[in-house]
Amino acid sequence: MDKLIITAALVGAELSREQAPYLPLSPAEIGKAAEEARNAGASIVHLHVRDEEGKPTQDIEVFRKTIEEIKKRTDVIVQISTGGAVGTPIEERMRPLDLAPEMATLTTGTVNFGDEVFMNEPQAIEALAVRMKEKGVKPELECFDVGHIANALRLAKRNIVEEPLYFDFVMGVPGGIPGTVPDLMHCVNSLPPGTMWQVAGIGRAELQLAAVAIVLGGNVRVGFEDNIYYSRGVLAKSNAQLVARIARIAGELGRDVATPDEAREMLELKK
Ligand code: KMH
Ligand code: ZN
Repeated sequence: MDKLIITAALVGAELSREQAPYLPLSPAEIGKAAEEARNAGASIVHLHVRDEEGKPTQDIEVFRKTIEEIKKRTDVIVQISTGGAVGTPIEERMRPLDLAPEMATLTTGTVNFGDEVFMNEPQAIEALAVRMKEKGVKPELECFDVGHIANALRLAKRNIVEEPLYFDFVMGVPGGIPGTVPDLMHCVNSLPPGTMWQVAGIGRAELQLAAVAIVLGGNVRVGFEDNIYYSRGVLAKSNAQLVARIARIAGELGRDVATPDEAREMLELKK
């Protein structure tokens, strides 16, 4: 079985320090969290950034500074968010792609997101995908709902996104794919055989779906963006703590964890 790629979703766009007291917010805090997550077994960090007030932003300068803080500490792959926060205009979401990061997220459809709507119009999805291709940025195909899988495969058929494809099933957002094992199996069975995929279970779904993914040969995303608890009612103290548990479970199950360079090779990243 391929080595396990662990992605750490360090910050997200929806959480505040009131809800998550250990949430890294400043570029330096995020840099340190990335280093710790890498040392615990992560090979990719999924990156949202915050302004000086701690609000989510797609400001390219904040991304630049945060990426510098990550790179001076560790060799982890940086995957920027082009999703931003719910309601962020598409032009703003696109901006940090000018930094030509190794990876970025590409959500391939619209979904109800709790009480809100995470809008991804076909034209916007395509514009993001085209920009990523121009810049040599590897998209992670974010599927919050099952229809998003077919949308992504259509983009691949048109060669707007290139092989090898890397899917992320975000499961457990109210309005999207429920965070259950049969739902995960449906997603996996919707892919052409051999396609790489990862699961990001939200909240309680995080750990159980991660364990299933490890056994099935998929990959795993964990971190505060998706889940702030270590166990029922007990907050995780760091992203690294959540990553370390996944690496431990993988070890027990006989699945080796990929280093960033090994993940670069598996994903055929451009640089
Ligand atoms: N914050 C969510 C609305 C992504 O990073 O690309 C969207 C999100 C997806 O987090
Ligand atoms: Zn995100």
